[in-house]
Amino acid sequence: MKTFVVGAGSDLGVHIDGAHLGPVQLMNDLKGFYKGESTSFVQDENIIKSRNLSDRRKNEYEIDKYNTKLYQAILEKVKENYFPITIGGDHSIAVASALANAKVHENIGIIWIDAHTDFNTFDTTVSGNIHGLPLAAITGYKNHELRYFFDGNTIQPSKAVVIGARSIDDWEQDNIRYSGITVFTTEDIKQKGVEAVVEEAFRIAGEKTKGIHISYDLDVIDPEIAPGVSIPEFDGITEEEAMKINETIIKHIDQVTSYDLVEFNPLRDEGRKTEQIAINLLAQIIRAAENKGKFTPKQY
Ligand SMILES: [Mn+2]
Repeated sequence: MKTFVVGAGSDLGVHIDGAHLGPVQLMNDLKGFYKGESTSFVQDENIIKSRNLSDRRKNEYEIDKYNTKLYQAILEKVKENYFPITIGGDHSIAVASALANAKVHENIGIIWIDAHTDFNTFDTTVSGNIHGLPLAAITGYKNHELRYFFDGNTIQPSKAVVIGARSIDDWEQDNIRYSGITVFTTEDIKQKGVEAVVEEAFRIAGEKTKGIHISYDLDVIDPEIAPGVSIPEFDGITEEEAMKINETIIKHIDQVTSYDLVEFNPLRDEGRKTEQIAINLLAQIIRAAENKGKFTPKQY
């Protein structure tokens, strides 16, 4: 399939700086490897970013403006039958990438790989960081302010699955119960094994849907292994498990319509550890997306 790499360099969704630099660095690393089409959206440097912890709607207007542009760009490419790979940026950019795919493919599922469930609303958020709200916005649970640009059907909560969560706020937990999305915690991964959990996620997100959007947040990995993220959480998954998730996704690539890799923060990385993992994940997924739908001749 034709692939389209989109750099979504925004960190307006989090009070910590640096995630806006992630895509530039990763796309530069991929230069020798990736020969397909790409584009980049850098956040307006004239924005005076709100980092005020008491601000409950930090950079809401600016994020909406940024995501409107990102949404339009991805939408055009999906209509032209491209497989978009969106590199964040903080996780708020996924409202644009997930909904662009939902608009064109209609009735898709979503698998959200993340230490957090990103299921807050403006009423329940403790930090006021909008990167903690996107999955609720994408699945139509309140947060309509974050999808003014979208006129399609949001993704059904029954087709939304989170993998690797271990940091869920109390009020956010109530949102999750009301919505009916499925959450597999890090503990579930330990008990059932990572492959079984991802297979189960594909079963849920793929049931009677026309495709699945993948949104992979690097903070799902343990910060000892991948420290280059804005909001690290202890007791994360191993590098082997992180790669196994990707390999299981690739096994199901025929169902996958689109992929995000988000939250790489080069300012927080140590010895380029996180960067290397991000590159490995991207290289695998790009190769798989390029080969998607290709006829494999039988061996005689
Ligand atoms: Mn996230």
